[in-house]
Amino acid sequence: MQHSLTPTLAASATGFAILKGMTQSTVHLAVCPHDCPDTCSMRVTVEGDRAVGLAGDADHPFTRGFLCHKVSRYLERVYHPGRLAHPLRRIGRKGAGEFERISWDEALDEIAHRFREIADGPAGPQAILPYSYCGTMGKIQSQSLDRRFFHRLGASKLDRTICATAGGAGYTYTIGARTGMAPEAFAESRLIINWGSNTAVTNSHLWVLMREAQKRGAMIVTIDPYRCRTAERSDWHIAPRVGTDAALALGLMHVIFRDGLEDRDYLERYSVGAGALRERVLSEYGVERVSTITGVEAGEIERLARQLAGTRASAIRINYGLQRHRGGGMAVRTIACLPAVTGAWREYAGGVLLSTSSMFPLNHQTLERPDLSSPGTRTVNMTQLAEALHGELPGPPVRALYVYNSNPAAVAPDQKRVLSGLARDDLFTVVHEQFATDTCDYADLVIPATTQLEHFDLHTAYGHHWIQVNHPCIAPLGEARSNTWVFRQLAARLGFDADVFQVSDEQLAREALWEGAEHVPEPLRGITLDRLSNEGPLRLNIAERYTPFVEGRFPTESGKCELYSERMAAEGFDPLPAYTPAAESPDGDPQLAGRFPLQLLSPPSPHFLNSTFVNVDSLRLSARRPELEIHPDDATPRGIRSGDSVTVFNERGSFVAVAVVGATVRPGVAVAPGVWWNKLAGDGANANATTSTRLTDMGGGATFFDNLVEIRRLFSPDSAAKTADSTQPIQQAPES
Ligand SMILES: Nc1nc2c(c(=O)[nH]1)N[C@H]1C(S)=C(S)[C@@H](COP(=O)(O)OP(=O)(O)OC[C@H]3O[C@@H](n4cnc5c(=O)[nH]c(N)nc54)[C@H](O)[C@@H]3O)O[C@H]1N2
Ligand SMILES: Nc1nc2c(c(=O)[nH]1)N[C@H]1C(S)=C(S)[C@@H](COP(=O)(O)OP(=O)(O)OC[C@H]3O[C@@H](n4cnc5c(=O)[nH]c(N)nc54)[C@H](O)[C@@H]3O)O[C@H]1N2
Ligand SMILES: [Mo]
Repeated sequence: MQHSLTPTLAASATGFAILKGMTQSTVHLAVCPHDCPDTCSMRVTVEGDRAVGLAGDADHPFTRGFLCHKVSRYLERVYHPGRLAHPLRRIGRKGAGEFERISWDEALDEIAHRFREIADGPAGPQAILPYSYCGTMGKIQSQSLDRRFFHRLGASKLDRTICATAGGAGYTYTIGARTGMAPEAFAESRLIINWGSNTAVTNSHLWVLMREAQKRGAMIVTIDPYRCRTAERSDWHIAPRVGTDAALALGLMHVIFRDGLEDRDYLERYSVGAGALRERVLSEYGVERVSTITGVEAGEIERLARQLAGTRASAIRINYGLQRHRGGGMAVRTIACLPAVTGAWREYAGGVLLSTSSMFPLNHQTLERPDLSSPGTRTVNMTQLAEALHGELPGPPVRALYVYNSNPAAVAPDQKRVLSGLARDDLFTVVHEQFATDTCDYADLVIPATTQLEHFDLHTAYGHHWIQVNHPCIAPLGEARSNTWVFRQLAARLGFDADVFQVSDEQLAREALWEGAEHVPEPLRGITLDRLSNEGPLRLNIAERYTPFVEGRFPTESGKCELYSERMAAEGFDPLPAYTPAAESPDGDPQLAGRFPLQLLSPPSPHFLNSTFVNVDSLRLSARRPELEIHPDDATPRGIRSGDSVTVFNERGSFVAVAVVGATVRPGVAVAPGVWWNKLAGDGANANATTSTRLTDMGGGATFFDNLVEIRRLFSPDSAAKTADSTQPIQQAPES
């Protein structure tokens, strides 16, 4: 099946339609679907019915023709021998991963029948829980017919909190929306702070711009308890204690106000509460106290504060790693106050950036139809899947779980309890997947999903201002089908209104873009599906040099930057920025820290995208094996050397990793890069065996990095395999 070439390519189609022997080769534009701020434009070369080449699209002004290490291997994923090709029904026990092939009709009939039975039974439709996150970021395959379907069914709603809601909520209290300085502007900044952001790995196209600024003399600072790749390549690495960033930001403000370095004029005109903030930081966040809390030397705090206040074009990149702690929302809110205090918002290349996601005003009401859900339908927080599956949340027990675009058996916290919940015999679980993930092993029915090259989608971005359409360029492999295809089939079987459900993906995209609507939001005016299909990626209608808050006009209620927030006061929060320690930390819970003294961070490995790509052999070989980085001060007393197998544990569970001892982490901190598939890790568990379902202060977010553990040596390899470079698999300790 041949789909439209985009005119950028079609205009010079002769240049791209190359005759190789007898097979015609065509080049198609596509969009990287993965959960990453960069949303890259890609070119796929197709010969006959097969994609034979994939590369970055040099014409995309932001992603500029290069792809990350992982996605440049995307064809290995598409044509992976492990791709699920047919619907499957479980024949073994849950967790064993034993299945038999069935037809799509059998699978769809069974799902429709079970959903109907549960919905009509005593528990009602809220006993059905959809579970999805961002396996694809495409709007059509991730938040269109799926939402309509579960709303119409009356299923429980899912609050998608596993990644970004704490920071989103905190940022919004201060700034008003998830918008901020233009990513392109970082190239012109003079001082750049990566604050809890491993930009070189997780946002590589922004990193390139930071490097350009650095070449022009800018200084790059990274604030991270871990010497991640970004910290390694920065001019200055500040390593605070885990979860103490709000205190650090308040300490910087202390110095700035104390020394009269604030931009008084900006604060007076465009902020609310500068006086109250000033009073708080001067009285409560003196440099010595902040140094004690954060473990950052007083001199470093003074120096950074002076640099920040003395550099107008100073840019702060906050990413989501920072906010995976109990106080994560408040920490992001607090950091987001800084550019108003210094006046950096006056500059094109100054300010703060968390996300560009609220800059794309798609017609979500029409796309998702929340009105189809009955008022009062309960919402389940996805971070609390363990509680949901064990009947510990208000409302009916979960009797059916429909998983798509997510791998909760690997990515959700409190893994042991997630898995025991998934193992319940009275739970009916459907998993729609591209691969036999850990979650599939617990499914009653597994149905095969298409990849981005096989389905249609519409993409906004959370790290730039471009919108793009993805047309399929190859036919679905095997019997794989897209998410929307499945929901159309199920809706038809359940007798749902054809007008709402039997609409094409293209029509859904037109609705999302407000085509035919009377009023189209300004940023999207003139952006239509036809133009996207014909012209390739289009930029939102915003100023060329986007400077959102030069003259205030914050999208908050007051229209100003809210250093003091009435809304927070009304919602029961401290209305001013403040610091609270991580729940699982020496300050937050000294008793727990006595038993489990190490703060474990489990950020994504550069070789994976969350748990996606772990099964691509070349990438897994690059990541080698689950590792645990610890400081010599923590390793030595435990008799642990690099290369030893260690068990990492707390009261929730344990996992096995190979120790890498070095000064890449602060003493008292351990880092386990992930997110491994359990079944491809040493002992069938990854770091989420130890993480908790505790929620953040705001936004109901996950607290993956607020996690105390202890470590014990299991096994030292013999001298031949002792080097840190050893690629041998992890060895289980003999039972003692
Ligand atoms: N290669 C790759 N890219 C990705 C992803 C991936 O899995 N792989 N995932 C994507 C997704 S879903 C997301 S949400 C983003 C995440 O993007 P980032 O937020 O950049 O990613 P993380 O590595 O989770 O966290 C960044 C850093 O925060 C640090 N950190 C942890 N706790 C603290 C703290 O208390 N204070 C401070 N200052 N720093 C702290 C961690 O050590 C880590 O180095 O990346 C996206 N991009
Ligand atoms: N310990 C720890 N845990 C973490 C994190 C961490 O840093 N540390 N990071 C957290 C973060 S930031 C996030 S965002 C979450 C991510 O959690 P998830 O969104 O669950 O991300 P993935 O692990 O990438 O799994 C996505 C799955 O969707 C499937 N998929 C892809 N495209 C499609 C499609 O079109 N249709 C269907 N049906 N399936 C598809 C993929 O094959 C993949 O298995 O994990 C969180 N968990
Ligand atoms: Mo995420």
